[in-house]
Amino acid sequence: MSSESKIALYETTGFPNPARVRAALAEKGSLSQVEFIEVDVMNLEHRTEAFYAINPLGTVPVLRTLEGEYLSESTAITEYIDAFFDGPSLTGTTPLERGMIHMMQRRAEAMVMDAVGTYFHHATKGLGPALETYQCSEWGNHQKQRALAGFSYFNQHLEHNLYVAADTFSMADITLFYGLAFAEFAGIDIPAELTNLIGWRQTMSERPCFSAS
Ligand SMILES: N[C@@H](CCC(=O)N[C@@H](CS)C(=O)NCC(=O)O)C(=O)O
Repeated sequence: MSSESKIALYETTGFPNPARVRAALAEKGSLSQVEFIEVDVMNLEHRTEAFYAINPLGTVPVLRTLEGEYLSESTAITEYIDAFFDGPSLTGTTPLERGMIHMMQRRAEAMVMDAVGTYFHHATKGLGPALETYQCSEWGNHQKQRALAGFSYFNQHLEHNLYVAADTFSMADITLFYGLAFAEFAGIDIPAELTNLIGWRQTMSERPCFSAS
């Protein structure tokens, strides 16, 4: 049983969206202040009545707050973590920074993370027949092209920027980093000519929040 005196994160080890939240916690130096509860996605634990009660979309991660509220969606959870814990801001401090970070975070999510996810779930074996109950390979393969277009977009953007959204590291970097990790797992390679994106990913991979989380 989990104690309600601690914030809890329902997650599945090795999955990209929970990893986003772990990286945010690591960046804030707060990993030790959270209880981690493993959800057995491969055995459909996220599609039980008990799990739908905390997230009707049946996805991980989900964060339980100290008040006993359940937050899903990695961006919303990261907002909460950023406001709750001390440490460097991940969502911006000025109005412009906040707007830019949200915009670029959403671009990284839509153009890379979600496009790769749709390719993986529709055009490959995905998580296997028990979980992939509806697949449309044409739609999946179309999303692979979208992901590749996303890679090009970010490659161009990173030609003149060290980070995805601001002068400093933010949740937009976290989303793109795990979007690319998911792409690698799904077998979508970053084309060799996208040297800015490849270099950015290498630099990011040395950041403690990614190795520690
Ligand atoms: N938009 C959600 C996406 C969450 C998501 O898709 N999570 C995946 C794991 S990375 C999941 O729960 N998959 C379960 C399934 O495909 O059945 C977020 O930002 O947290």
